[in-house]
Amino acid sequence: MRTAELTRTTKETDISLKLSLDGGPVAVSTGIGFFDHMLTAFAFYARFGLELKVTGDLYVDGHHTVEDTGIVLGQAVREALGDKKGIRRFGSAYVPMDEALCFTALDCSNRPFLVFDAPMPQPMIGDYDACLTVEFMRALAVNAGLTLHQKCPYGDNAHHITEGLFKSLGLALKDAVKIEGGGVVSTKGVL
Ligand SMILES: [Mn+2]
Repeated sequence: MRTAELTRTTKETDISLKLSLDGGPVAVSTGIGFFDHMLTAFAFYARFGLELKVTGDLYVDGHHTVEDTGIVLGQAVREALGDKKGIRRFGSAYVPMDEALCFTALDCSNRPFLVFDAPMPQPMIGDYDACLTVEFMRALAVNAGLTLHQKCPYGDNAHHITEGLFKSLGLALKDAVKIEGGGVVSTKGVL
């Protein structure tokens, strides 16, 4: 089983996370309702098991909670992937959500890079700052070793746009981590 179990405690956040790339229970509690909604959707569409408990300094704002969750989730993805032997490596997905269209393309390359191009027409989604999505994606890409591109060419509602981004991330990662057999998918022989 490709799993990882991590805990991380700083003066800003306290995080415990259990990840399985091959499915399992999903239970997410971050203290930010909309962020729970997004991470649950991500895990569902990725078909991952994800048990996550975050206690963050929400009296400041959601920034540390969201970014640190991205860091730990990224570390867990990297650890669970191991030597990446036999994985498909690349994944991409379009997700339409009402008026919004979102796209994710990613490579489990060990060459961390984020390209993020999505409008956030409303600054807040419940008690979630819409500007935090790019922070989460950057932390995830850097710590998981992903080349991650996300784009929303059009959309009017920040809830729909953000949800489309998280769902397309899940769908793309589901395909990318799929084991197709054979060795490491790289002309260099190593990722
Ligand atoms: Mn929703």
